[in-house]
Amino acid sequence: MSERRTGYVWDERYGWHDTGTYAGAIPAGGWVQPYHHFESPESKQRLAQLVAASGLERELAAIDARFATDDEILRVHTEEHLAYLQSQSDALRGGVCEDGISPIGHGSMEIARLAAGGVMEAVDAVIEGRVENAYALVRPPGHHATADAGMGFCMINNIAIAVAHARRVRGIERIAIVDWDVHHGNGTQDIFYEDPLTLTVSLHQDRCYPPDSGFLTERGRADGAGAALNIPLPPGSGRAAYLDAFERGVIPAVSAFQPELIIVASGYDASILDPLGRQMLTSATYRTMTARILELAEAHAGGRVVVVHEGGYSPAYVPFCGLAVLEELAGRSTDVMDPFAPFLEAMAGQELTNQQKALVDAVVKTLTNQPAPAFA
Ligand code: 9RB
Ligand code: ZN
Repeated sequence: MSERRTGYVWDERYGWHDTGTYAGAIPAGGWVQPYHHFESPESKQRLAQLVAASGLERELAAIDARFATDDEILRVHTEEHLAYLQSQSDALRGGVCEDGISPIGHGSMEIARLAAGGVMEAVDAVIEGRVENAYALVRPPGHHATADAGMGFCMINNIAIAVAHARRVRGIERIAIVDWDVHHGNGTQDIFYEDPLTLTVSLHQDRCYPPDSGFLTERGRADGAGAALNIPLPPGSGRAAYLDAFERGVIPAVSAFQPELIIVASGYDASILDPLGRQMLTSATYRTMTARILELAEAHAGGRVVVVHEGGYSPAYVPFCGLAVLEELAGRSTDVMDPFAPFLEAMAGQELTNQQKALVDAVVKTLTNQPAPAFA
């Protein structure tokens, strides 16, 4: 394992985006006792604390976040959306995104700006060569936010804003986004749907969220035809399904695209302990997927990789999955062994099933420009 210089973005204020007293995604009231929102600070704060406690943080290059400006946000989002978010965030008791279920705390817009700004800083550090790759541990997440609406716990699209920045300010043209959050990266796909220079690849659990996007047939439109790819894996998919999807789907698609930069939308909600997904990944598979991305980046993108944190709602397990990704990026190991691994890896369900293989077969067909087959 060769050691690499890896940038790391984390700001305490990411934990201060207040998602209030919901029960998961249901507002408290009636029979619903006030509890936490799914998208609470714990999983991300606990990853940051493990990065510090393990000693890995000392080996990383700290990158300071900054606030994204209106102009930077408006490269991607509409004036109406930005004004709406800002007014909800300025209200004393906060508000909610356009989908009616994604909370905005008082002052959350500033933290959303800090998240997008953190990703832009990570991209800048990689492009300038100050670091070889970077991990942006940011919050709130971004991949569901479209140009004109926040949804799925996302206010603004951190990665899309960073792509627009890399292009406008840094002159980077071809950018591939690989999204392994368990949910479809619909916002990012939508923003770049007609853009031939931004490849969006999303591996997700079929119709987990949103329920009406992420299908095999969505391959981009107009000039962007072919520059979107979806791999909607069935519930219950584990290591073998994800690695088959990588070998036969993600890797050929990204290789053919020849990106100058790879951005990973890294959610940990495909882990076997996640309450919002029904997939079976362990930290070992996140590590392996990161290694594959690094190989791809070495071959095509001068090693330039920025990993951006998205979802992941197991406060107990996200830290071990995230640390595995960070260790792999940095080419370093720590004394931390995933303490869940022996228990989780003894479970059945990691092998490739016929249904999972058939889905990847269908993806491969779309890559060779055959019309997407109907897939039930
Ligand atoms: C509920 C609804 C959601 C929305 C988003 C997520 C995951 C986001 C994520 C999960 C559940 C709606 C409970 C709509 O992690 N992205 O990466 N729930 N959505 N209506 N209701 C009643
Ligand atoms: Zn997710």
